[in-house]
Amino acid sequence: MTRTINIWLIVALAAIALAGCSGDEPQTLAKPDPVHFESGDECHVCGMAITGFPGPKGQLFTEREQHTRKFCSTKDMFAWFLQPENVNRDHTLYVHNMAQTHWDHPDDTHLIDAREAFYVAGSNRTGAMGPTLASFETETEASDFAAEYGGQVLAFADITLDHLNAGMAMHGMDGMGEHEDMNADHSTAENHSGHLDH
Ligand code: CU1
Ligand code: ZN
Repeated sequence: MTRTINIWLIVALAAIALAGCSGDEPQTLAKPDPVHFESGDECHVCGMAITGFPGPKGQLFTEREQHTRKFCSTKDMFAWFLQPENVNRDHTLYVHNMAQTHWDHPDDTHLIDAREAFYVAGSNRTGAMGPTLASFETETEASDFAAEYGGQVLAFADITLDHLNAGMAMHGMDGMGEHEDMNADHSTAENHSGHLDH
């Protein structure tokens, strides 16, 4: 007897719970918060350790599964995101706001929504993969950076694969080696572009 009542109680509660669920808004997952870059994290594109290199980094949460992808540089984040199978997805992306943090050691408390950010392509500051996209929260911050370091200010939606190598020619001429061993520099650059092609 009590057993029957219990079963009906459970059925009733389940029905209420289901009604509550379907009453909610459509099945949009809450936007995930940014996470820290850890010392063991490797770039999803090139496999480099992420935290040992200068310049803004990127992280991305996939649309449905919210898998985390981390990138050594904004350049590699865009190299992945701009692929045809990714570019129209509603992935959540974060980048460092370089107006608020040190270029050589970006601090994860200054990660901002990458889709709302402004970028400078082709400046003379380099990231983990050489030329990179400097990322900022406001257009003014990006313009100030471009005035100092050169390059072109772009909104997220304006960035194409062509922008990812902007500044390469400039670096080839004067940015690459500060009287260092040019052979060592050269092989490093080759390794990186080799990884990207895979
Ligand atoms: Cu790399
Ligand atoms: Zn990378």
